[in-house]
Amino acid sequence: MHTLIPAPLSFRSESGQFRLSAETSLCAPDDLRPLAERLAASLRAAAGLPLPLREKTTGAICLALTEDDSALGDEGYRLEVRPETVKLTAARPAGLFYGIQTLRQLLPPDPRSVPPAIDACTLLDVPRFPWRGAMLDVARHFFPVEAVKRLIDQMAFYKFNILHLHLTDDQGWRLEIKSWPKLAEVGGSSATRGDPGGYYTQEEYAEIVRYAAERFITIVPEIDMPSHTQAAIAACPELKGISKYSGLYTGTEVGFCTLNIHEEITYRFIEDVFGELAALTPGPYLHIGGDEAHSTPEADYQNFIARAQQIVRQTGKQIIAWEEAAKGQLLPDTIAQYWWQADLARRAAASGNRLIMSPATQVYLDIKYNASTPLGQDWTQKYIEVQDAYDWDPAAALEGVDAALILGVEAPLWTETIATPQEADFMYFPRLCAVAEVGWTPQEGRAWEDFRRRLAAHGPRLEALGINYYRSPQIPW
Ligand code: NGO
Repeated sequence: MHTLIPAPLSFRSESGQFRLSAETSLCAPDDLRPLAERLAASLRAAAGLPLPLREKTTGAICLALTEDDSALGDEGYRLEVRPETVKLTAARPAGLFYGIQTLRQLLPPDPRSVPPAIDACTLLDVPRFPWRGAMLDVARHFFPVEAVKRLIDQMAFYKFNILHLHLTDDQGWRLEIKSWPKLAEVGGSSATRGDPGGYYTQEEYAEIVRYAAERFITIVPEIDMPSHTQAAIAACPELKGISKYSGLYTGTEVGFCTLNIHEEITYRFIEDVFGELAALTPGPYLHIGGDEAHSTPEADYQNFIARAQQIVRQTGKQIIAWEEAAKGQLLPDTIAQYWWQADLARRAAASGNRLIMSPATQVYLDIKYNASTPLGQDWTQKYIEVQDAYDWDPAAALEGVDAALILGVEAPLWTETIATPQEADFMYFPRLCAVAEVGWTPQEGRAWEDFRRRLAAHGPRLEALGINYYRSPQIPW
């Protein structure tokens, strides 16, 4: 029985083992060698072996791209582990990358303690959803580039392909905008509880995007509007934003401020900010927020969402917004992100807009595991243990919504109470492992009892990766 997370589409045990040694090599056709070299690094680390790239195929792990295997799609792969050789094939590089992650998980957690070997097996593996995401709120607390890269590595190991960065909020503005320098200089200086602020220069942001892309993860940047904008309003008084508070904000209330819907400068601001953001972001999506605009009159909110979409759509990017945006008219290709108000998510679906599923009762990873979790929040009045994050179906969670409109799943980590990578680890893991499987594995291929067993085997893997995970009593570690 394998212990892979996420569980593959199909897996068959075969007889024998592929034993790795200092003689084991990698092989790939000439045109694939640069990619193979890049993919090799993590496999070398997992095996604790040099795994040089060579011509020979016996005793080797061989990578190949095939054009005529339509079952594989953009992200699927086939893996055949036999005593003499390992064959990994995919239709696209992403599939090879995921096959490598599977190989890493088939190796022992610590290859130094045992001679590394992989039990022979045959896999065909294709993800259920194209959207398998996590979100990090870097606005309530700032997380430096190194911390984001570390999260990207953790996500890659579990076959995630989207990292949504919540870049702005009341407590901080985290991205340099050259046409509005005060946003980052002033708006970036604060954080929740008066903790240290910070922001990414455009070069640093581009570095995160590049690092993620090398791991087949798309960065989805969010600039939250028209509420959740206190940092911008405080940094740029010329915006004439409207707020209950003046100056920088370090509390945790929501919905107390709004961009000024009736001032033209607001729309120049949006054009400038999203223009720079689009130029820095090779991925196809920009997130415009839209949540909890409690200080924006309803009609103004609707006008704002309509106009903001027009402006942002000019960048050529596809728009994502929280479910509240469905109170107004969504562009046909705007994607709504469901988090709390099912009626609004249904409204988006009724007009044919696609949905990302982030239900706060299942995958808000800032919600506590139980009453004694030292970090996190409990406003949902329902704790999220590992089983809660695992035992649900994104395609069935919103009754009456056509399953074809469900793009996938995304687990947000809001950071009002979370300030360090170690604290983030504790809230993400092991629930992020559960979300990985929700996004990747077909519903009929998933079962909690089997997942518990496999997750227990990941304890030593999470430790080897240096992840400070929550030892949930639900898991037989
Ligand atoms: C809500 C709110 C966020 C909070 C989060 C805390 C959304 C989309 N808006 O989710 O500002 O940080 O809850 O769980």
